[in-house]
Amino acid sequence: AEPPPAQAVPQAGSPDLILLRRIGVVDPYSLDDYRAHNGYTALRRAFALGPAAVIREVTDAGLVGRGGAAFPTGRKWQATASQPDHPHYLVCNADESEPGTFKDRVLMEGDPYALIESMTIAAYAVGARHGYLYLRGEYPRALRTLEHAIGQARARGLLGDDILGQGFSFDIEIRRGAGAYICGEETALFNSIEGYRGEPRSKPPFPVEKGLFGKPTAENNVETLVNVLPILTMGAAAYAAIGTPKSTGPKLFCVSGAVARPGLYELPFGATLGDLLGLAGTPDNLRAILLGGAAGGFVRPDELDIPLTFEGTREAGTTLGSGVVLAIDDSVPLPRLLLRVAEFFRDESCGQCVPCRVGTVRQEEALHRIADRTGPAAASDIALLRDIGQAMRDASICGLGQTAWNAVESAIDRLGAYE
Ligand code: L3W
Ligand code: SF4
Repeated sequence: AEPPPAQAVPQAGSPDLILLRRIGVVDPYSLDDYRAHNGYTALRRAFALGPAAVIREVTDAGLVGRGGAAFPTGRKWQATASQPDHPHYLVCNADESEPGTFKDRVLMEGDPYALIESMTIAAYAVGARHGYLYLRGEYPRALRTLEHAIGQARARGLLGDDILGQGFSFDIEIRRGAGAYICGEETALFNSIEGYRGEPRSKPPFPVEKGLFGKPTAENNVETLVNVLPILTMGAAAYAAIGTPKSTGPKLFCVSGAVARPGLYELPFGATLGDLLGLAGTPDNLRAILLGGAAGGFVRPDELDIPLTFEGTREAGTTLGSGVVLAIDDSVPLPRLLLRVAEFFRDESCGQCVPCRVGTVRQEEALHRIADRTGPAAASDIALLRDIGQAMRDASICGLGQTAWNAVESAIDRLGAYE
């Protein structure tokens, strides 16, 4: 028997939830149960509206990507839908690999039909008949729930030809990753599906124009896609009223580390870091909070008034990223933690471009040297780290190299990690 995913959701069953409201409540292996909990009402509304109006709703709702980059989803869909080249593809990025991130996993294990319904709506909007769901290889339980749900949806006319008798045909193929963080980068993911090495492509051209198999492709993160359901059921205006004007809707936060109640939390954008940690319960000896995972940055315990929005974290000189909130108490040796982060990037660099391939190695070496020394002896290595970090940020091809120095830089500048 599989333990219920509700264990991962401390707020499970709360009537205030939007994205997580079915987690731990519905049986993920029952399409009937999903339907009994409002399932497939959004798809019916989408069919009644037509593709252009669905894109308008998503645009008016202000939905932006939840993988970390916050690109407007409506603009991505519109750009894909309007391409003259065919076929168009829809790709769901479920290669969730950012250290500390587990939101997409909980959604897929606990409410798989929500993702299938969302992908069907997205495909309808952008004019795709074929969808790929690129699933992190280390998620065997999500694979089981999704394979079962896709099979049931097909058997009941909710995937395949002429869905709900509306003349729209769409199906989903699952592809599994093989353990590489870089395959979560959208173009490395395309290469992986196409059978090539998982190496990012240079952008532009953006995927909306030349994506999977060189064809127009809308690629969205799992959490981004499931937001389309409340947008269509409650309407764009009601959805946009949640959160802040620049970060609309609900947001999932993956809370782990030194907290009493770790797990996946849902709050409207605009709640503060302190609000969230208040729910999760922090210890008295809190030393730092890592926002956004390994690609993100550290903040101090006296910065808990940072609003959890894309604009609020940017103004505070940090990032929301994919929603990682990792609490660290003073029992954790920061130099060791930073070495672990550096090791991760050195391991996961695909090696294609010099700044990242060499920079991630040099960064780790410098951190090793600093860990063995103190005071002025470390100063020259810290200066070297800044040079390497800037080169990686400016000259790397993709987000991995561009963000590989973020956490270390913030630990030095915000936490005084080596003072
Ligand atoms: C059309 C344009 N499309 C940009 C599209 C682009 C992509 C999206 C964002 O992610 C984040 C980082 C970390 N016409 C366009 C356009 N697009 N301009 O918009 O693009 P971009 O390049 O800003 O970012 P990205 O490389 O897709 C970077 C986060 O990723 N990260 C890790 C995330 C991990 C997870 C997870 O494990 N689940 O999400 C690491 O860096 O926050 O901000 O679709 O094509 N003119
Ligand atoms: Fe590969 Fe790093 Fe260059 Fe990205 S930045 S393409 S991961 S070497």
